[in-house]
Amino acid sequence: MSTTAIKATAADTSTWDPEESFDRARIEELQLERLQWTVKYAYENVDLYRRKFDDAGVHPTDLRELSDLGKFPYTTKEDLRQTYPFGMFAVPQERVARIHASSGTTGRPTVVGYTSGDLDRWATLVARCLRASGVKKGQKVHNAYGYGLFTGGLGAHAGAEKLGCTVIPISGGQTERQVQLIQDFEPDAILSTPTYLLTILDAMVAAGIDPQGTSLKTAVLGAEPWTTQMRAELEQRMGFDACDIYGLSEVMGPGVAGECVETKDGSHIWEDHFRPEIIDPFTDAVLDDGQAGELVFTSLTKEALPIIRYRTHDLTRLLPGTARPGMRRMDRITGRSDDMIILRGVNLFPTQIEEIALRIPALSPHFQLELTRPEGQRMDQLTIRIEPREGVSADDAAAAASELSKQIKIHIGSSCAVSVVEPGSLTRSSGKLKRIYDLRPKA
Ligand code: DLL
Repeated sequence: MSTTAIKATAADTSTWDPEESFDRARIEELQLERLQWTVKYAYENVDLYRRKFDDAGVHPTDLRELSDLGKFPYTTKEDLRQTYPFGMFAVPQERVARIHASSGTTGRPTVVGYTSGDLDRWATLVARCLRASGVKKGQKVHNAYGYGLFTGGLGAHAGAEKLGCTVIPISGGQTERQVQLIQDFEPDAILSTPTYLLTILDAMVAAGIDPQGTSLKTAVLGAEPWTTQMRAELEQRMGFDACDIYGLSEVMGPGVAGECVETKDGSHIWEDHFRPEIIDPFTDAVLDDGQAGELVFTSLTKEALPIIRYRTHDLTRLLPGTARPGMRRMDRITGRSDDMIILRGVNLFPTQIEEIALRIPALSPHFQLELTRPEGQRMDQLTIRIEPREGVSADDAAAAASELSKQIKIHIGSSCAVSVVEPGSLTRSSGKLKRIYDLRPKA
């Protein structure tokens, strides 16, 4: 189906949840009421919150208007780690219907829990995201997010079921089999990370299948940063719409925010369930809408794990709502503050490289960033290892590499080496792709 055809049907508000059509004033009224409930509930049921509020000299009764939220302390991943595994749960274990955990790269995993009411609200919000992205009741959905402790697989699964779809719970990996089942089962939508969708597309081409000729009409992609250039790449190759879905396990999982297919202008945050803030990650000050900083969330309806002012480390900015005027949008995530490379004083994110590389026709979206510190030198060096597109001559690939290096210097301000590698030689994604390889000697 063409983008125009989806546009024609997407404005049908008859399927919306009532809150989706609330205006800003009504959303904020609801937020205040739910926020007051949440801080009181967290204070009364979670020792850590009681301690942190007391230490900060704030009490739930101090929350009289939305801006009072700024008086409350932040919550971090470290808080979850220190209370591992269940110390931040606000309900007794018998009321916890499901547990998920994020592995993280270091330290203990962060464990999150859901009551059956939480699971129901979660499914409703994922269903809302899928519907906003153009997925329709009755359609077949190929769910390639990983199942297990990761929230992606089961979270997306429940949302697709809630919407009334037929779910194909394929999970991540076994790419040839995925390609075969897309041919055989003829799904309408695919849910996956953007980089895993690239892997699937490459496998289709390798199997002699034209990605444009499959039954797929919609892709709902998230769990890792991706750029509008990557969207253009995927949409062009697949011939259908790709929308964003955002979330994180500590706040819920996928479905905290989702993109509307008719505008494709960033994900609307479901503000009837989450209150977002943007803060300066260095000074912790709350910033105005439109200013870039770290995204912070407070849950408004969660029972098992209420979360107050959780620091996501995701960098973005808040924008006014469009397709859902009462809810604010988040701009695309530039990256996580912990994935920021500082190269001779210049900050750099993999998404910036993706954006620039994909503007150069001879270069593919397959790249890795390698950070080294050559012997005897005090400066770090960044090498971008990137595959050219199939069929590009060695001369053209070399010219593209120097163009990439030049564009990075112009747009980001840092010098880096670009090494063009054999097509197909870089590790492919099977979920969240690792882009940065830090090979510097450990301090
Ligand atoms: O990745 C939840 C999810 C699953 C979202 C499937 C969307 C689809 P975590 O494993 O806890 O949860 O990782 C959360 O992933 O803080 C962001 O850094 C990143 N992330 C998630 N969605 C997006 C997105 C899931 N759409 C972390 N764009 C978050 C950019 C994203 N980054």
